[in-house]
Amino acid sequence: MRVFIAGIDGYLGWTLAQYLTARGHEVAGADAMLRREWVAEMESQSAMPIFSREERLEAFKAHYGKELDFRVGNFLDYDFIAEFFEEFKPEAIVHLGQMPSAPYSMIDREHIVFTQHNNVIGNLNLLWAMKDIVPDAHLLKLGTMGEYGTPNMDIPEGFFEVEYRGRKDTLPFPRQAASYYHWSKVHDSNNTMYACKIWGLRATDVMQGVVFGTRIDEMGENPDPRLRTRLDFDQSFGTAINRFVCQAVIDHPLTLYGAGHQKRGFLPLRDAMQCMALTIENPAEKGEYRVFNQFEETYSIIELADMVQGVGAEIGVDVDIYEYDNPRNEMAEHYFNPDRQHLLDIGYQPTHDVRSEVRVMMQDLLPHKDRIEASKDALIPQYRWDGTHRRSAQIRKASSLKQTQ
Ligand code: USQ
Repeated sequence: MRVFIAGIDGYLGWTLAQYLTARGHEVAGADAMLRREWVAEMESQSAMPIFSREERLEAFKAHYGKELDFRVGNFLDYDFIAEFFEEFKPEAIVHLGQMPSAPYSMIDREHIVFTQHNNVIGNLNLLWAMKDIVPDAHLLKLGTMGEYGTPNMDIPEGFFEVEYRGRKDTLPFPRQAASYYHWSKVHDSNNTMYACKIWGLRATDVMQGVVFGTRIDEMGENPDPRLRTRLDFDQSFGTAINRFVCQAVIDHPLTLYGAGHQKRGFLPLRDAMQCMALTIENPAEKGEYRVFNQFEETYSIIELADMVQGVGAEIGVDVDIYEYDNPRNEMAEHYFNPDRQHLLDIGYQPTHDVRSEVRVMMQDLLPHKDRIEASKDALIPQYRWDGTHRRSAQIRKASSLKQTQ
C-alpha cells in the first residue's frame, strides 16, 4: 500500500517509516523539522543522538534497500501537501505531524495559539487535500487518550449509547481534555468526524496512550545509530516513562508530580507500530469515522516509578523517587478504566510487556548518560499550568509517602 506519513522525522514517524517499509509498503512522507527546534527551545536534546535528514536517508537505503521520499515541508502550506498528494497518490495517510506536548502548549499565550493553529489548521489542510485529490484514501489520525480526560466512569472507544428522557442514541463520548494540546486533538477529532460525514472520507482516530521505548526489531540487533529514533527527556517533550528511565541512568531522582496517583495507558514503541500497521491494513469503510483506543497496560505514575526503580536494581542502577510539587493542573487521584477491544478485533497481539521494555530502554540509554547529564537542567519543570514560571521544588522522598498510604 502507498502510505504517506505526515511527521516522518519524529519519534513515531521515523520509526513507522521503517516498520512499514520492512512490511512491504511503499512509504513517503514530509516533516517541517520543528520537533528538533522545540526541544532546543527547552534547552535540551534527544538522549539518543539523532542525525540529519540526509544521513538518515543514507542509512535507510543501506538497511532497507529502498530510497525513502522524505521531503521538508509544513502542513500549514496547502500547496505543498496538494502537490505531494498529486504525485504520490497515497492510499493511506498517517497524521503524526503535530505539536505533541501538553506542557509546551501551556507555557504562555504564544504557545497556546501556536499549538492550536498548527495542529487544527494542519489537520484541516490534510482533510481538504484528501477530499480533493485522494478521496478514497484512509486517514489514520493520531489522537490521544487524553482527549477523554479522567471521567468517573469507564471510557468506551469514541462512542457510547445514551438514554435521555426516554430516547436513545449513540453519541460521541464526552471529551474533557486537560491541556490546550489535548483540546487541539479534540478539535481535530470533531473536524475529522465531520469530514467523513459530509465528504465521505474514511478515517480512524487513534486515541493513543503514552508510547515509550527506544527500538523496533526491524532496525536490527545492533542498529545503525542513524536509524535510531529520538528519545526526549526535557520537561515538555519527555513523557513520564521516558523521563524516568533517563533520570535513572544519570542517578537523578525520579520526578513524581505530586504523589503520582495519576493513571495512564502505556504502550511500547514496537507494539505501537504493530497497532498502526494493522489499522492501515484494515481501513475504515467509505464515510466511516471510527475510534480506536490504543494502549497496552494501565499504571499509576508511582507504579511506573516503582517499576523503573525495580528494573534499575536488577541491573545495578540505584534509583531514588521524589515527589515534586505538580506544575500541572490535574486530578491527584481518579478512576481510569478505558476499553481497548477494536485493535484486538483486527488481530493486535501485544508482544512486549511494559517492564521488559523498560529494561531494554535502560540498557540502550546507559551509553548516552553524557547527553542526558549535559541537559539535566531541562528535567525539572518550570512552566506551571496557571501561566506562571517557577521551578518545581522537591518535596520529599516517595517511599515515605507510600508508607503513609
Ligand atoms: N508526570 C510526572 N512526572 C514527570 C512527568 C509527568 O509525574 O516527570 C505525570 C504528569 O503529571 C501526568 C502523567 O505523568 O499526570 C503523564 O504525563 P506525560 O508527560 O507522560 O504524558 P501526557 O502529558 O499525558 O502526554 C503524553 C504525550 C502526548 C500523548 C499523551 C497520551 O506527550 O503526546 O498524547 O501522552 S495520554 O497521556 O494517554 O493522553
